[in-house]
Amino acid sequence: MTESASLTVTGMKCGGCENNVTTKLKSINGIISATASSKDKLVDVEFDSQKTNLKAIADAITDAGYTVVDDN
Ligand SMILES: [Cu+2]
Repeated sequence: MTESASLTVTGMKCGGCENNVTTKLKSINGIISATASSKDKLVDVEFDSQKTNLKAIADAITDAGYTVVDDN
């Protein structure tokens, strides 16, 4: 089933950072779409919750060198 989420992510400074994040996320099996905005400090994802989860998504963003702010 498709879920969507919006994560607050700090550390993105430019379009290159946005690309780093979205490229990393799109390499995860189950990610349907990923968009990142350095200006808004937001990463929006749609994913198949049978294949991946928010923890894996947050870990991938962290691995790419950015910080996921836990604001839930
Ligand atoms: Cu950058």
